[in-house]
Amino acid sequence: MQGANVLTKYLGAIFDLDGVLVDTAKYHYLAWKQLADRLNIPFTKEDNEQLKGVSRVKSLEILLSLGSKNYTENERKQFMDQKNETYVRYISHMDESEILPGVVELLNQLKRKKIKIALGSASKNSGLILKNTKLQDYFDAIVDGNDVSKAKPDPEVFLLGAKKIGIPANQCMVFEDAKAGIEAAKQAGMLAIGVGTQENLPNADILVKNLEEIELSEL
Ligand code: B16
Ligand code: MG
Repeated sequence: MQGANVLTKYLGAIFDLDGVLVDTAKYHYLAWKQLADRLNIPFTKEDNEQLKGVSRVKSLEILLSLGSKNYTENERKQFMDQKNETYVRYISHMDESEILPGVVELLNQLKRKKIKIALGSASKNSGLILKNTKLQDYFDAIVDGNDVSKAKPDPEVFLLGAKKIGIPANQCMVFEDAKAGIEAAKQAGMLAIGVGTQENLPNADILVKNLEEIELSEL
């Protein structure tokens, strides 16, 4: 496929983290799977697709809905803490080799064109991931699950990102791999660039398989 041309009338670029910059979905899966096995809940890689891009609380809700038992709020909190401990153990071993194709090249191009760069992720672990992959210095602003109260598809995370880099929403482009994230970008009035397949992201304004396909061009 030919590269997707993104006109540089966009002065801000907001990146989702998991599935766009790095592939942490496999670690989320392993950590949720460990919990599911313990609770005797059947949980497959296909089930895990539904968890991409959604918050930790919502992910647990989806996982528990695959079983038949009800749990108290306290138990649910413990489950989330245990899953997160397992997940953090996995991501503490990450390094630059886990950055997805085309990411560093695109970030460098954006920097050269003086386009402001923000992170807009649902994850509360973005700090550790950015540190371990040495991506943190590319970002002018970081907004993640610790900063927002409303999860994607609510546009809060992207609107806050735009505010922090000082660029109006309609001049921001968002790179997202999850359906909820594409909805959030569109609700924020931003250009929604989907990283994935037409089947998974039918509403993206532009669709690429990975960031290698993005070409920035001057107006
Ligand atoms: P945590 P993103 C999302 O990150 C993940 O895609 C999603 O699977 C995860 O449940 C969510 O972060 C919360 O992550 O448990 O680390 O806070 O795609 O928005 O960068
Ligand atoms: Mg994602």
